[in-house]
Amino acid sequence: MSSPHVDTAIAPVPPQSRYQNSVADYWNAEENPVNLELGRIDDLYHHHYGVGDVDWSVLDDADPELREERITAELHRLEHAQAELLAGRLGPLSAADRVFDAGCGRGGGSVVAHLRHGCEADGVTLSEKQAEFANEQARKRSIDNSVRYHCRDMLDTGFPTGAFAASWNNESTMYVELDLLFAEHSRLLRRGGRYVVITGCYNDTYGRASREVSLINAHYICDIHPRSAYFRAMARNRLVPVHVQDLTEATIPYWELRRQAEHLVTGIEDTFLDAYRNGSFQYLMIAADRV
Ligand code: SAH
Ligand code: GPP
Ligand code: MG
Repeated sequence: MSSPHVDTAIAPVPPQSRYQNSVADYWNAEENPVNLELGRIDDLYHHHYGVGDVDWSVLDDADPELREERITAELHRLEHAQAELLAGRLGPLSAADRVFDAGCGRGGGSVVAHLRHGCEADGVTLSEKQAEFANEQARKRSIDNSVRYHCRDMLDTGFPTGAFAASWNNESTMYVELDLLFAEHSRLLRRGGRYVVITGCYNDTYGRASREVSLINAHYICDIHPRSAYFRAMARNRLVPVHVQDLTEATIPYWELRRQAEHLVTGIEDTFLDAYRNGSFQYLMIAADRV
């Protein structure tokens, strides 16, 4: 039986546009070793990048197999550090609190938030495959009572108004119009609730989107927003920034290591490094209060 608190309707909601269909197709088909091999290490599957200093000794291992393993583990450590950085900004939360993971991928972020805070989590993704995969992972961990994933549009979740103490987007805002997205977060969060975003954005001081930013858009089928758009759309939707952090410097070592991981590269690595280094692109975290 369903309790009034828990949304048990897991029937997938079909994508709302042809664009959303193409995004769903991408994530239904996605099986990059850089995501699956990292995730297998501890069954935390992330679809975001890493932050922090690299242990460069991983490149020196004489045994080629061990070298690959150590590089994989090092990249995973940096991605995990990024997830913990975000989870740490969700504020003081308890087991009674419910959090919303918008654009949840294979579910790693909600698991990290649950393990850290004990809270309940609902993740949504356009990909039925990802939602099923993430729910299976939650079952294996026996946390499926607290952590649930749904195939839904994060712009129109159907979740109850004011039911969430915190919500976030980890590298998923570039798929949607920010005004529609923040209107939904604002509706879902209780007053005083916390919203956190980590994203790649283009740098307004550079001008419009650079060649590299456009290449990243084409690679992932997304539409990277300018930094200014985040603050405008937050202000219009009762989300007041409390912490802003430029993570660009912190993510460059991750990309430097990733470009040297022959067994994991996808081909986009040098484009990210060029984009960060020519100043056209930034890796940004914003935490905001719902007022
Ligand atoms: N936040 C996750 C995954 C990021 S990958 C992580 O940190 O691991 C981007 C995700 O955004 C994909 O899962 C994709 O399905 C999701 N997404 C894109 N547009 C969406 C939309 N309109 N509604 C729900 N999810 C969406
Ligand atoms: C991370 O996913 C990338 C995105 C969600 C889209 C673009 C993000 C920006 C910050 C521009 P992933 O982990 O599946 O990517 P990859 O396969 O390259 O590791
Ligand atoms: Mg990845």
